[in-house]
Amino acid sequence: MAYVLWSRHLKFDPSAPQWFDRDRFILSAGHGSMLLYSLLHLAGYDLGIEDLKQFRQLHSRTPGHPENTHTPGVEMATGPLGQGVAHSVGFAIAEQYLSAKYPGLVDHYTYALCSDGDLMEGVASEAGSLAGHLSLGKLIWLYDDNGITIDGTTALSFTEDVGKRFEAFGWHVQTIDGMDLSAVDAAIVAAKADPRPSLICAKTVIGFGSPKLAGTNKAHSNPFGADELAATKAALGLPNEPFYDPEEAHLAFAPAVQRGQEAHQKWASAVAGTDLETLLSGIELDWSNVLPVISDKIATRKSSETIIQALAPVLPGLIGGSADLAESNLTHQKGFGDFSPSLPGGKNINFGVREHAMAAAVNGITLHGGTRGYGASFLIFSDYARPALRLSALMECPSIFVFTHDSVGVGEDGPTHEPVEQLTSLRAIPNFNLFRPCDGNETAAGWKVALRSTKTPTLLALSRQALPAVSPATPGDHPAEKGAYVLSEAEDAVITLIGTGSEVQHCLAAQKTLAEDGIVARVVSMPSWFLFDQQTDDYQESVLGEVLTISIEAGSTLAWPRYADVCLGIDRFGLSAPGDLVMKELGMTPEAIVEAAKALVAGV
Ligand SMILES: Cc1ncc(C[n+]2csc(CCOP(=O)(O)OP(=O)(O)O)c2C)c(N)n1
Ligand SMILES: [Mg+2]
Repeated sequence: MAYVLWSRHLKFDPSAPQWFDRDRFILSAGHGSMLLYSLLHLAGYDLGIEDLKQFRQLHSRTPGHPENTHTPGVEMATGPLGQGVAHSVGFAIAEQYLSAKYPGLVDHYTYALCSDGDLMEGVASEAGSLAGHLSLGKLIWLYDDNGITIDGTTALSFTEDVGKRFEAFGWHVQTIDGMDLSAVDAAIVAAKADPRPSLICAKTVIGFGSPKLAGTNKAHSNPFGADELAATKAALGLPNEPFYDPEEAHLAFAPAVQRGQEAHQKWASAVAGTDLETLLSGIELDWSNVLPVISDKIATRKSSETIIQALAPVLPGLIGGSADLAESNLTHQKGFGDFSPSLPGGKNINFGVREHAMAAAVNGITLHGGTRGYGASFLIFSDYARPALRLSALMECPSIFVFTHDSVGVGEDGPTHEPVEQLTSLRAIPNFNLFRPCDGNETAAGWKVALRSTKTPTLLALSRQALPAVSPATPGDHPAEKGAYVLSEAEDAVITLIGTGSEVQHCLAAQKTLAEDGIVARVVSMPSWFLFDQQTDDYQESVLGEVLTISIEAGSTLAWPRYADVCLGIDRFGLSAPGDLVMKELGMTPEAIVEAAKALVAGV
């Protein structure tokens, strides 16, 4: 399948792996990474036989599972099953959107090669359902239907009619003999022609050629051993030579390379001087003019809504939406239409109640380039999206996630809807910028950081409830961009109060009360640990001060000892009641800070 696709269909230029209008190929079954490395090698990418010999070794360009940050020509990291296919939906959305906006300049297919495991995963169904609904006609999944997974045959656990499932999703489905090259070719031709997304169920044999292991789960990962290897090569008519790399195998891809390079050249002259070229060269905004000043006492989700309206007309590549909570997340770009088959240039995507596929699609949109994806839901449901959030960080993919209702302040919906451990658990992901602003102007700073980021995803954790404007009204140049800063300085302070998000206001109130009692406190707002940790030691020390520290955040205290001597937070599930009452009941108040500060200063 891969051979036919790469040699007869795939549009690519190995000398320019990032050429914008290439077809995208995603090896969703990432455990077959050597297949991808072999294709890249044979097709002339900068991946030599020496790289292949370093397979799975330290610092090699051929890691155990494909990683886009390590290997030219690898579009995304795959290995966690289901992710590749789910991300491919985002790539296809981006293509459909851009081809509507820049007709003639964007016109390529998105292919994903997937396995039984990929299609067993729930996220593949979410993604397949979304792709069918959106009629993503240039999305093609080749299903390596070999009837085998690690534990045995699919008879053990996977017996539904996969084709019928995808037909029900609105896909074009074909079933073929995947070992028959002309059948594969014909199926790809038909898939390209059909206006629906296409699934090619290709019956194949795992470990083909191996006399003892073909068609068994042992072929998945058991080492063959020297004898079986020799027997397999003999059966396939290959010499028994390690890393046998004949010239004619490369030549088989030469026509495809030539086609791709010609297409690339044609595209390069067509794109010159167009709006697409401007978009791809990167738009740097005049931030202080674009971002609004927000001085009202409103929810940070509401501030974000205002900011999104300011960004919508100036960022043509910014597309995204919510998992059926747009009314609550306030992520709609008003007047820019809903993305659909009849309006492929619409900037708002209705992801439906599919948080996991949404996050994956947002990454795909962002990785595609030309587009920047954002997705939204309640913070509590970040758990439903987490595998894709983690991948965004690992892939250095600067997706934007707008997760609102960021605390027990949610209130009446109760503990099932009240995030407690999510802030801490998301901060634990390396290269992941969790940003929890305290007011509208910090929210604008968060959006700016998110949009300027090139290698780090950003999650904006926004409040449901109104928060007073307390931070500097300096859009475009806000101290929150450093992750943490002194919001209220005090000479001869004996204590630093650190807050995030909705708790910053309580730090300011507590500071006043403490001053009346002769205890001088300073207040630090810390919307992002990630950004703060990147500042110089001097800056960090200047913010934290050489005094006692108390932190307050409506969430788990587990990690806060990193910054604070005393950590106020919520280490239990929440409660169903009006949000302000729940906050009070669980100790998120100025009074609690005052009490803790007095005890700390008194050395109790
Ligand atoms: C989310 C996830 N769960 C489990 C695994 C471990 N794993 C790797 S491959 C595989 C299944 C292999 O079967 P299949 O997907 O059909 O691939 P094949 O062996 O046929 O190539 C599993 C369970 C994984 N990579 N990702
Ligand atoms: Mg299989």
